[in-house]
Amino acid sequence: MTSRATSATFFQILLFPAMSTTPTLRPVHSLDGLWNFAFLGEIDLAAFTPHAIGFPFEKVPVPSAFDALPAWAGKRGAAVYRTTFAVPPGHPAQLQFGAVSLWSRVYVDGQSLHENACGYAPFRVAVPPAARAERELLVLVDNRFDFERVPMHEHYFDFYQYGGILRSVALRVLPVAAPYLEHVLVSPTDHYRAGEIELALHFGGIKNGESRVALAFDDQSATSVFTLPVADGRAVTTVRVPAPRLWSPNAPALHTVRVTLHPVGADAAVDDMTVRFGLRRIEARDGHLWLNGEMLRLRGYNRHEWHPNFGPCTPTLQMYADIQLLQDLGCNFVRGSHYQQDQRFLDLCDELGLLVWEENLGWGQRERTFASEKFQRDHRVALEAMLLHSYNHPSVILWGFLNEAGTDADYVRPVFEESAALIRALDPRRPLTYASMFALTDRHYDLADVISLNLYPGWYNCEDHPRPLELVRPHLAACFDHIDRAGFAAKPVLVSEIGAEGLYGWHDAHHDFFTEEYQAAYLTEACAAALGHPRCSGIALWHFSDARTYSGCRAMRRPRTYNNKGTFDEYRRPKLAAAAVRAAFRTTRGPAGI
Ligand code: ADA
Repeated sequence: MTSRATSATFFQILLFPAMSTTPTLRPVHSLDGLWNFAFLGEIDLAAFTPHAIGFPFEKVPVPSAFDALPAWAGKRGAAVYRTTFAVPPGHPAQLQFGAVSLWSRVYVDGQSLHENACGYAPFRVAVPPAARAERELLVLVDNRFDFERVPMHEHYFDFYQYGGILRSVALRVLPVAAPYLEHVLVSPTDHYRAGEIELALHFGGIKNGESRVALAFDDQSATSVFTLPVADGRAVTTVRVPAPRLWSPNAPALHTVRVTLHPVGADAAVDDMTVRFGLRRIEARDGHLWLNGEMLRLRGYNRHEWHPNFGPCTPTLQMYADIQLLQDLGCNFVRGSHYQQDQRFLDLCDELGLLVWEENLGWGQRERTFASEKFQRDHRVALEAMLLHSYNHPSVILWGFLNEAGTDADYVRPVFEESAALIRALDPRRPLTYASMFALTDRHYDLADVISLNLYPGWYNCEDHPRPLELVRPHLAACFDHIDRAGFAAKPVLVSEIGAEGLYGWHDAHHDFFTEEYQAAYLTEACAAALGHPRCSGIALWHFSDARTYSGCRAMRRPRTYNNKGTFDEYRRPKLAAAAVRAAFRTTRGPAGI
């Protein structure tokens, strides 16, 4: 198959290249397109060998969720995707996968090179050099739940988990026997207004010693080559962006930096990488969130990356349309529930000025999961990958993990402590949070910079109350008071989920549960109770659009096998809630108008 060369950026593959005019030494080639595919069903993975494939292949597009396609809808089992790619003989290379779900093993020329067990996390695979150019890539995927193999994915999550190569695949050819750039991470410093950034370079092919680099900002000419010490494969320097412009939701200005790597003792560059970033500062202090020194009040939604026709492989145009819908409602914020985001979506949020909470895959994992060493390892790997791949997006203002874990108990503590420490070590400049379902009994608020509460008063557990809507306001107030009385008055508080089901087109004079009317009244009340409270830094409504969830008997809790709490239905048709939320959000801007 043919591949498409793009600019040097390895993260922002699809949208951003159009902006860069500088020729690049190490282009990224997209491997997206039609691949060979075969559904294998319930095979024994231990007996699988790529050499012995004797079945006919079909063609399917990559990215794709095979079980979102009519031929394999709802099926669980193993499948293989196969293609070829070209690398100049003798060169090592890297493959980057945006997401492969649930579990995958990557083979190049029949050799098993990598296994991945988090279906939403990006990962890279080192491809060793070979004497011939054409290489065969085979990806074995499996969407069966298996606690031993994929403990991050449980069958009881309230969203449908699909199988396949869900996001883009890219190839980067590396230099022969020379250091190369693995990551370029940009952090605006306290002097971000003057354009000061800290640049962290992560290298492959060199552990300790020196690196010689040149920088070019915004497609301007490069600085002269300068030397940086490398310790443990990393070099850090502080530099200034010429002609700096701040990034904010109202004016989302972006900059680029191209880093060129020159080996010691040689003039010609061997590697380069271009990344895009924004100059902004996000802080959690004095009980509030602050963006560029202005107090923030977040108004937004939880959003699943999902559409009935494509499953989790949403087209860029749909992502763009979703952001338009969100911004039209007056939103400045989206929570990427409950997993790592597609880089295209984050690119769009950078461009369009939508603030993002990105979180590691998690949904109510239980005690036996927290005790699993495989889970602990997979969770760590996926969390680190999320940070490294999304680091440069200015739209991402919060890192999150482990939605609705058992945070009223202590068994979660070791994984929560380790996750918080990992985030702070990699990125001390962004606040971290987790969505708690135990507002009044949570035992781990000390670990979060921002306290986030999933609250459903007036929807769940209100069987004995004749007028459930009346529960919303007092419950939120009680939760906010509790946070302060528990000693966390200095931490900002978010309502990270709140919502009620409204079936699209279902109206009746009772305005009862499941009507669009009850849902609209509920969200109006929720917005007023949250945004009208001085301790609340924002709200993320549950949720943007209806999305497929439990099948079989579990669907007794979810009419149509959908989570119907969307303000839009699955085709983005507005329910009555849309006008209600627009009215609420458009009157509650923060002091800085954001
Ligand atoms: C939880 C969970 C969501 C969704 C929601 C609901 O808060 O985090 O994913 O399941 O409840 O609709 O009940």
